[in-house]
Amino acid sequence: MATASPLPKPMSQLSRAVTEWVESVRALTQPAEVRWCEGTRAEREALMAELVRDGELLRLDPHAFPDCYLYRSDPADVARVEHLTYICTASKEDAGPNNNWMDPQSAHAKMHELFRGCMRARTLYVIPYCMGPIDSPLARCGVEITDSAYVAINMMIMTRSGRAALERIAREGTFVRGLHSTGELDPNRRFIMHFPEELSIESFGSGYGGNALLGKKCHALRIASWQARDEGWLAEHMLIVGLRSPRGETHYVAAAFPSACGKTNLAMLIPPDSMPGWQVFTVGDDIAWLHPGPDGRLWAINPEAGYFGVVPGTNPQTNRNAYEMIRRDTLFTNVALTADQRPWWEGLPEGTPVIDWQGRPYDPSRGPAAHPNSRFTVASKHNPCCSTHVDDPRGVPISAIIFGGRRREVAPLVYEARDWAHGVLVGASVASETTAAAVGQVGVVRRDPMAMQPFCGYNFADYWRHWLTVGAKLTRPPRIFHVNWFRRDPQGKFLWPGYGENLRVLAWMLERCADKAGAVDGGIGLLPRPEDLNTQGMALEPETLRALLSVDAELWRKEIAETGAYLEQYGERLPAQLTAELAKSAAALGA
Ligand code: SAT
Ligand code: MN
Repeated sequence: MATASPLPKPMSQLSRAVTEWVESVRALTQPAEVRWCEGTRAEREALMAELVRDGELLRLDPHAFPDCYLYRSDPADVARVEHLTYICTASKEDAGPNNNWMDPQSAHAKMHELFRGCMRARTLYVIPYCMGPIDSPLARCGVEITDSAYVAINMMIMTRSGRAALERIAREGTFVRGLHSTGELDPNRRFIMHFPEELSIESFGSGYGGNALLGKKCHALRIASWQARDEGWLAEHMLIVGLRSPRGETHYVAAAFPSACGKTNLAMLIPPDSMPGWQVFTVGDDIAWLHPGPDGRLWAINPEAGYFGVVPGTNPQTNRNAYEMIRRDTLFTNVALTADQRPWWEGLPEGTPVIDWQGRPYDPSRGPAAHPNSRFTVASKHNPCCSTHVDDPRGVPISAIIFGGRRREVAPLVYEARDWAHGVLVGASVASETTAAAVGQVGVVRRDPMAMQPFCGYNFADYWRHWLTVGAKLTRPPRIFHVNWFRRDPQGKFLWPGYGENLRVLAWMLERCADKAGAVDGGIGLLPRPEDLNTQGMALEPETLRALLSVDAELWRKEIAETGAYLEQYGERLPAQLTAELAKSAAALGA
C-alpha cells in the first residue's frame, strides 16, 4: 500500500531565527513579494526565464552555448569598491590601518536610512547557503537577502544554497546575516559594511561581484577571517590545486594572488606536453579555509561551489579547461557579442564582436569590446579537471603554500621561505600591480599582504600574529614559497611564459617538500639553481632563466626598507617575530 510522503515544510518554517530576521527586513524594506530559494535547478531556470522575459538577461546562441546567458551591469558598477567597503568594529584599532572603519552604531543608522522602503515594487529573495561541503564540520552557513535576481542566481551557482543549508542553520542556530539591495546603483549612495562582531553584512547600491554576492568576499573572507581567528583556523584568498606526479603521488597546494592575477588559470592548469604523466585537479580557484588537523597538517576546504572568473584572455592556449567549461550552463557578465549571439572577449581567437559590453555597436576607439573585469559564473562541477575531493568533508591536506604578486621587477620567479615564521613575513610583504578587479588606477604597485589587503576583516598585525599561532600548532606545516610569473625585461616583455609552464615551478616545490631538490640561499630565501628547474622541452634562453632567478641586492635592500616602513605603521601590535625575520633578510643582503 502506497503512503503519500508528507509535504515538505515551507522554508519559512524551518528556522525561527531566520524567519524573524526576514520579517524584520521585510518590514524595513517593504518588498512587493518575498521568495525563499529552495536551491533547485528548476527554480534557477524559472528565474532565468523571467529575467530573459524582462530583458535583464540575454539568452546566448543555444546551439554553440547551451544554457548560457549574458548580463550587462550598470556601466558604473563593474568592480569591487574598496573605498566604500568598511569594517565596523566597536574599537577602531581592531579594524586596523588596513581597513576603512566606521563605528557600528553610525554605520547601522546610515544603512537603515538607505534600506528603508528600498525594495518597494521589488521581490525580496531569501538565499540560505552553506560555504563548504554541506556535511563538513569546517563549513559555515549564511543567509543572503537581496532584491537582485541576478545576485540570487549567482549565489545559487557559487554556493550550496537552499533547503539543505537552511536545515543546517536550524540545527546549528548560527548564521551570517547578509542584507543586500541594489538601491538605485548610485555610486554616492553605495556602501559595503561588515559587522564581524555581529556576524553580519549590509551592502547597498551595487549589484556587482564581490560587492553583492555576499557569500564570497564579504562572508568567506572578511567575516570568516574574524571567525577563523576566534576559532583557530585561517580564511584565505587562495586557490587549492591537487598535483599528481608521474610517480602517482598527489600533493595539494594553496596559493594566494591578488584578484585577476591568474588564480583560476593556475587552479585549472594544463601540464605542457613536455611534462608527460602529470595531472592537475582543481579544488578551488579563489578562497581556501585552512584548519590545523589532528595529524599536525593543515587541511583545506574550498567554501565555494562555483567560479566567478575573469573572462578576457581565456582561450584554448591559455586555459583550455576554462575555455571548455564556459561553453554551457554559464552566466556571463559584461562580455561582448558576435552577430550570431555568441559571447566574445579580448583574447578569443574566433568570432568578431559587433556589440560591446555596454550593448552598443562595437567601436574599437571606445576601448575593449568586453570589459577587462568581465566575468563568468559557472558551477565547479563543469570544470573538466575538478577534484573528486571538492565535497570531501575533511578537505585536503596542504603540502605547500604559495604567495605571489604581479611585479615587473624585483621578485624572482620563485623562492622558498626559510621556515613558517619567515613565510609569514614573505606573505606579509606581498606587493602587486593593481588590476581591473577593483575600481581605481590599474598597474600601480601597492602592498597586498597575503593578497588579503581588500579582504582581511581585522587588523593585519593581529592577523599575522594569528598566522604565527596557527603555524606553531602544526607539527607538519606546509612549506611556504613566493612566485612572480610577471617579471619583465627592460623592454616590457614577460620573461616567463606562464600558464601551463608554471607546473615546472610547482614541481620544484614538491621536490623541495620531499627533500629531493636543490636550492641556494639567496638572502631573501632559498632559490632553485637553473639546473634545479625542469625546463626540458621549453624554449627558454639560459640568460632568461638566470634573469628570472636573479636577486638584485640593491633593489632588494630598497624593497626590505619599504617593507619595514610599511610594517611599522602597525605599531606595537606588530609581532616582533616579523621584525626579527626582516632583520635576518636585511643582514643576509648586507643592508
Ligand atoms: O568581485 S570579486 O571579489 O568577486 C572578484 C575578485 O575581485 O576577485
Ligand atoms: Mn578573488
